Amino acid sequence: MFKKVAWALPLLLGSSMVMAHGDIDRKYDPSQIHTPQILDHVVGPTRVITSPGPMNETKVVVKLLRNKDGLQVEQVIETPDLEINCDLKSGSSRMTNKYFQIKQQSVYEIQGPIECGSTNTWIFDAESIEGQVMGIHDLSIKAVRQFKNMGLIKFWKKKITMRWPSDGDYYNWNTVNITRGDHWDVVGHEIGHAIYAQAKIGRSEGGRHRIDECYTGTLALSEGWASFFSAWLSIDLKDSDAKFEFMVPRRAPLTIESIPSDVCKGPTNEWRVTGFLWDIIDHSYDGESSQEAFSKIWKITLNQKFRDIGKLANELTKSIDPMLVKILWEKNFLTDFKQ
Ligand SMILES: [Ca+2]
Ligand SMILES: [Ca+2]
Ligand SMILES: [Zn+2]
Repeated sequence: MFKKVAWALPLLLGSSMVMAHGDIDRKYDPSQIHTPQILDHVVGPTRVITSPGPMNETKVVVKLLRNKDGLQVEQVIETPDLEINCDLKSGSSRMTNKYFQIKQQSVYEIQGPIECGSTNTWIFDAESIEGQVMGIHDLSIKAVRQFKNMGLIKFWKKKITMRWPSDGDYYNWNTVNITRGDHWDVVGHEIGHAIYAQAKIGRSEGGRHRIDECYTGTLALSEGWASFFSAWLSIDLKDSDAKFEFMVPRRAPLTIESIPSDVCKGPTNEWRVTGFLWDIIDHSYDGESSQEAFSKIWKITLNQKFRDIGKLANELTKSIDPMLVKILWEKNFLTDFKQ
């Protein structure tokens, strides 16, 4: 439970692998990745700090500790719905509910020490086994809580299985497969595919996709939307340098406020779809001032099964100033907006 996991970056054996599988959604050959062996599905915090709580209140704060450029960065993450037993001085939560479950062979359970009447800070090393489970849990429960807070959870009828560690990062048959639970942007992208499918926002199409190339409008919408969802889950709307950290190492970090000029132009590129959708909701001023609520875009797009971002953008012009949509379109796709 306290073991550190040694990680080898998924090494690309040759470009044919990438061509066959695309940049983000891919399975790996077992020799390409290190998969930690999960011997025990009950995991606990790497470290615990107990301090007196205000008014003798029992609190649990969960933190992830990441290594970033040689510095340790602490991030407060979502607290699981814990069952607390004061006599046993322990708290636990099985990682399964109506909306998702996190498992490999069996469902994970998080268990840690609790002093009742105190503030218990559970600290997880992001790269450890327990930390990766918590990273996946953080994004999953955040998605549930956000949809609940907006009163928009009704679409989420099927329980999503989050499988970690798996043989790749991809979405398939209501299962989100993950190789690295600490790669927040990739995890959010794959959860995005599961949400997109249940909410029937657009059609789905598989196939090879390189983030800087053009393919079909349907594939670009489904991929671009999945990354947009990941951004919405994890990135501050006011961030003037919104970017993905781990997604597509050969191009990382992927900036979404400005898209590099060598990226294929037009609405059949996923990176540009993400940039367009993000500009609609973000609050950072970069030559556009659109600040629409995610919930508004959600309601317009739910169950619409759009074929491409052009169809989606046209639907938006019924509720959002068409001039604004046109400006955002041209800024991101560098092509004319056809209404
Ligand atoms: Ca904006
Ligand atoms: Ca913007
Ligand atoms: Zn994808």
